[in-house]
Amino acid sequence: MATYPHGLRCRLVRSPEATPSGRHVLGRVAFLGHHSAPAVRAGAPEIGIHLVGAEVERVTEVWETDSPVVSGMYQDLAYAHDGEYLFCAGQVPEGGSYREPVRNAYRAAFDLIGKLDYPHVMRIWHFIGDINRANADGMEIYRDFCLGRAEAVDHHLGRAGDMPAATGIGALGGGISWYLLASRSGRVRNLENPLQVPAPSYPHLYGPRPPKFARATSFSPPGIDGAGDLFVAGTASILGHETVHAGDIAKQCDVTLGNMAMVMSRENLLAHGIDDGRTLKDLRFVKVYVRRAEDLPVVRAACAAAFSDTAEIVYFTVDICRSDLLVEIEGIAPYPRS
Ligand code: 3EB
Repeated sequence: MATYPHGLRCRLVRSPEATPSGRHVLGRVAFLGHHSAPAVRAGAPEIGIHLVGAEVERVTEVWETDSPVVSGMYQDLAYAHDGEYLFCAGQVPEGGSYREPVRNAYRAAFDLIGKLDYPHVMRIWHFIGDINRANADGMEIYRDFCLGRAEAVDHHLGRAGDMPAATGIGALGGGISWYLLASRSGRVRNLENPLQVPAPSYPHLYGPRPPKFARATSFSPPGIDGAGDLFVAGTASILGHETVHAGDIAKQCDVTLGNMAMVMSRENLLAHGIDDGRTLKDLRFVKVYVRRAEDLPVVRAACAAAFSDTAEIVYFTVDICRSDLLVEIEGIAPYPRS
């Protein structure tokens, strides 16, 4: 378990009720065999995301903090905040078109962030049902989602507004489940990867509006120099803007891990004005998304070789935003380095 002197901590637990930590829960994300709507339970926001089959062991991601939290519902979002950090979670129900409901959900979140004063968004996750299927108008649901997100970001931040590290991945149930972390103080810096075209600059080939996210986000709490916590976005076998090694899981793993190593590297952090550097061995809380269950052994072997023995690694079998991508990986390199 990583310790965070500034208060925010993540745990991945098999049974959240059985392991009280004595700290304050900012949010719970349960990866389940079904969806469950965002709600406040026992004083903390909780969302259930359909990401595992009934036969697979469930896991809950718990975000904790040192200070007491205030929790509540705002529109359909469940949230909690402690004066320094905000967690919020939402769910867009299954429907024929996602552009407008995604725009509205993002607007509600931007409103909440403004009202409660947590202007620095550090990380955001989206789990998208039927991600590669067509919506009622024949547009791929991932592209439909990207359209609504881009419009909301334009509205709130302007065309050039940048978003933090994200994950946009398939879910087993329908609709879109999502959650974010934001802070009141400290410094958030969004990082790109020199091996990849920034997602917001992808060509129209991939949809009418590009995905709005950074390849990684550095969160330095007040008084901490360097990268602080480094959140690495969902990363795949993409070089430039193109998928490479379609159909070859081993090579897709290599390119994905190479992309992650590059974005965290000293060379890349220095290029972003951050005097620090990390490696794959610094990652904790790794989530690995694998399209085909039969590829799991190859992916597990690649991850076991690349990551630390003490990293917590969770595997999910879900679809990925481009139909030629077979694997996507994310992680967090927390401060301090272990
Ligand atoms: C990619 O690099 C792979 O739409 O929020 C990774 C992380 C991906 C986040 C998102 C999509 C998203 O384009 C897909």
